[in-house]
Amino acid sequence: MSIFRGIKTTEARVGIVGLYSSGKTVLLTSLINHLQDHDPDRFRFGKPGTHLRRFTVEQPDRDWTAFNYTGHREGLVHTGLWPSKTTDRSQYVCRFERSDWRFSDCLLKLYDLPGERIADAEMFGLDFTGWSERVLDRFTNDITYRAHTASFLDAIARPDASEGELLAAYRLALANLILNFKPLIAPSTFLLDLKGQLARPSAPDVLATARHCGIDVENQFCPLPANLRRNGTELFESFSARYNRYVEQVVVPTISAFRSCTALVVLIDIAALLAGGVGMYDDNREIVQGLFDVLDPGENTLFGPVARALSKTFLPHSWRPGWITRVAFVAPKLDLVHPLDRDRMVNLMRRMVGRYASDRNGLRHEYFNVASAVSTKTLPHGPSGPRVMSGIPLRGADGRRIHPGEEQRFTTSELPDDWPLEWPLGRYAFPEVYPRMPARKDYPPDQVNVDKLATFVIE
Ligand SMILES: Nc1nc2c(ncn2[C@@H]2O[C@H](COP(=O)(O)OP(=O)(O)OP(=O)(O)O)[C@@H](O)[C@H]2O)c(=O)[nH]1
Ligand SMILES: [Mg+2]
Repeated sequence: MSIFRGIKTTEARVGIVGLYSSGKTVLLTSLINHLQDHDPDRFRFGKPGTHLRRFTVEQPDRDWTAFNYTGHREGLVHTGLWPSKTTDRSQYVCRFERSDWRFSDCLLKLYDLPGERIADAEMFGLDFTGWSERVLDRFTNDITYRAHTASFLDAIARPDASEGELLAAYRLALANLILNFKPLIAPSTFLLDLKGQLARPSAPDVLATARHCGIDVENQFCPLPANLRRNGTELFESFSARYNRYVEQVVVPTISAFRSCTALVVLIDIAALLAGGVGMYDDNREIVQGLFDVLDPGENTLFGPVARALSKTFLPHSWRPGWITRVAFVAPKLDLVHPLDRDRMVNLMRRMVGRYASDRNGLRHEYFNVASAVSTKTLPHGPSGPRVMSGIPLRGADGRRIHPGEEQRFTTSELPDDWPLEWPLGRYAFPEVYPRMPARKDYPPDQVNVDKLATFVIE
């Protein structure tokens, strides 16, 4: 190792995953802002007193588009709006020196993706038959799924159903699932196609005709039961080929990059899961479990712990296997939850997903509750109860978006100590607010625990 700073570079690759709207893009925007304009008093990064210097932005890797940091930051300030929904995967690359690393600078690569895509992750490494079985197993054995996909299950039970009928029935099933707050929608292009077009809220039959399930309209597929998966039949062969193309084009590029990250940030939007009902919780848990199977954090079979340690030193740089050694479970939007309940966010997250990480050898994991851009204030006990907050409401009483107006008071739900056995949609409510963002470009937003999270994942 050289004693001259900058000669050695330590690369940290951090992938952010989480359902749509869980706060990935806002988290990255806030993190980049704080690294770029680092103030050790407002962002306690690394060992106490650490400061950053010589921050530079670099080009993303080949095949990746650049994360639009400047656009998101400017948008937050000048239009006062949260970043728009992510429609494509992107990467942000930067380099900086940190005073607690004496012999090395840091090359940091951050990865963002549209939340919809993580429902496709389970396709990685599965062929069409394996994927069909996985999906049909869920549709037939889970009561909620069975109810929402009944007409599709009927269609695949008919030996003479045409390709068009099967696809139409599958799309109707996906539409029903979306409208019942089930986020496990695959292929995810049904929700967000490769041109970035989003499914707009409408009746199930309208959605089913407006959308497609595949790379494009010509290349749609749906899961098939064993009796329809006969080699040589046109239905099976064409669905298999379309599925393979989908996996190659949509799933593999993203998942392989995330697999070779050094750290993974898994966002679990506790408030949204409570507000969305038990079905959303179940799906989010299944998605995290599926992601762990596919991303394979911790020690994997290819390189055991000893081989991994040796390969770090002895293999040429480009040969060193990448793998996830750290997972941060993050409950975002802490500022939407009253301070009385903020520790409960962490407990709920631990109970929901902790076992996936603790089951894996050689994986460090920690839990954080964070606010990327604090946008509410806490007020003293009011007549309506202790959980009074204020902020600029994002939605009206009917749930529709409204223009930003005056700051208003509102109350938030109390968080339970543990997940209830069942809870309906809407039992819990955590009103969304417009962002509060300093206009000064070099003054990053107020954050909570984004610094602790960064210290853990950038190692
Ligand atoms: N109050 C508050 N709201 C937040 C915060 N972070 C995110 N949000 C809210 O969550 C919404 C979604 O955040 P995004 O970062 O766009 O979510 P995402 O995970 O990137 O979503 P996709 O791009 O759809 O996958 C925002 O529009 C805000 O309403 C935060 O720190 N505080
Ligand atoms: Mg996003």
